[in-house]
Amino acid sequence: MKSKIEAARLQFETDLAKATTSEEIENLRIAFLGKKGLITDLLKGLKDVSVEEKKEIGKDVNILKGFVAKSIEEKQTELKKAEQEAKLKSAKCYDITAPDNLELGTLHPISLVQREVEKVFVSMGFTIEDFSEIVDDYSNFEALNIPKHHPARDMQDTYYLDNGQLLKTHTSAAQNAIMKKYGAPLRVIFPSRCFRNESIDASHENTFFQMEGIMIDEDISISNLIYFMKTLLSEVFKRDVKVRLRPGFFPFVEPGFELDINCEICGGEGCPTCKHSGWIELCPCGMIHPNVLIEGGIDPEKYTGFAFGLGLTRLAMMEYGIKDIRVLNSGNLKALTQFDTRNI
Ligand code: FA5
Repeated sequence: MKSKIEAARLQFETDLAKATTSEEIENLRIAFLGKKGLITDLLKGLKDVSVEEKKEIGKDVNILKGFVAKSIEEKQTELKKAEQEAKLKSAKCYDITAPDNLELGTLHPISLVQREVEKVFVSMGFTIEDFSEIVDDYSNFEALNIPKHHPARDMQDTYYLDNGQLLKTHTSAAQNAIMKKYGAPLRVIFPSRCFRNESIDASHENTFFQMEGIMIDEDISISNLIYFMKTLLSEVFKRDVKVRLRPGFFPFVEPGFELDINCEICGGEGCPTCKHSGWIELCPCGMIHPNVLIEGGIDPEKYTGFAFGLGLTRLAMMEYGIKDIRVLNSGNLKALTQFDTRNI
């Protein structure tokens, strides 16, 4: 009996050293301490030993039982800690207060394209700025050459607060503050959520994301603008996408352009997403109007610049083949978690 106890201890120690997952440890517990486990068998075997031996052997079996239980508990704690540490190491961000069995999340498709675009522009010397979602009339309109009662305001109705402030209708609302903060020369991108009081359909939301970019320096021309737009699209899509540039009117640029992308949902044949036109308005842009530079404290005689307002939400739709913009604000995890393949 003594040799059986010793053999059981040796086998346990060998198996324990080999176990590397919580599941293997649990199997070990069942194999030794379970109803039909080795130690349970040893305890059952006590009935066959003499009364004199029973006391000593019983004590040995119980010591082994205690040793096995404690070792399993220790190993389980150790493994859990290692698993947690590995999770934390691979995580980009984590909530220290979250329960440790919480499933890791994924990035929203808009965050994914936003990061991609940011990477491209940062590599070209742009910095990233943040700006409030609630702004005043001056930032959203007046500083952008859109005085009160200008018809361009009709295109961008929004939600007004009692104090006269409003939810910004476009990222251009940050242009003036950024120009005043940094002066020229300047290379900045500034992504943000935007709001418009408009009818919702497959490609229009009342809450969506844009990414604005401005570059101001001596001798900046339309060729610089076209170069940066081309680089952006080829880096983000990593495949050939058809684009078209056509004249567009925005009071804060002159000349102004509309940059449209071939609808990636229907391949240009026409569908509800592109309103059957085959094209999606993606990134209006143009040369910054001298009035806007002056309002931002920059001398238009010395400096010129371009600006663009990329529709990030629509870019995410084209990148991931999302037919309906409403999916992106839906909170439908089944739909939204399938695009981020990294473990964050
Ligand atoms: C503007 O907002 C201008 N501020 C862009 C600009 C910046 C022009 C700098 C020139 C220089 P527009 O209203 O067209 O322009 O919106 C820009 C892009 O945002 C659109 O092409 C589209 O991709 C996206 N967008 C606009 N409205 C919506 C909406 N309701 N839902 C989803 N995306 C939208």
